Amino acid sequence: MADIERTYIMIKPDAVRDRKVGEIITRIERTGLTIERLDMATLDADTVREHYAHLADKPFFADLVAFMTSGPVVKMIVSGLGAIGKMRTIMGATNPLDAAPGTIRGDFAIDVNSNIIHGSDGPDTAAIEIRRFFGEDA
Ligand code: IDP
Ligand code: MG
Repeated sequence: MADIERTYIMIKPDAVRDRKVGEIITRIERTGLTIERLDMATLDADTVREHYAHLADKPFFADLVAFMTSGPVVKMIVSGLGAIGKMRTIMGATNPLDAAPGTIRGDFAIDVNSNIIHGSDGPDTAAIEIRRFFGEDA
């Protein structure tokens, strides 16, 4: 039996700009997972640099920071049985070219530079990201 988990989900600026928020939230709710918290914000560069620190040495890092600060994002805490893995499954592969049809990235994106959605990749990063984006008490 999977554990009850919490994961940090973020709809990226491209999807907000292209009015895909409603469809993406519908897909999350359809899984049976619970949206515990939801907010919009425009991220500052320091927060994005910290969030993507594992990619700091990549050639696309500056473009990634510019993209992620280019407009508002939708921040969520999503919880439920196996929430971390379930969200990664419905999101699809990082590169939308490899993401299966029926997944969020597979259906709504074509370019790895703007791949629609973020979801935590494990329990440790989920806890850190929930604190980063919703504060110590979340
Ligand atoms: P994930 O978002 O599926 O967890 P990560 O490897 O953690 O994938 O990468 C974080 C984000 O960095 C990706 O969602 C994407 O926005 C960006 N990214 C990753 N690899 C590339 C790349 O090769 N080119 C451009 N952007 C990338
Ligand atoms: Mg990741």
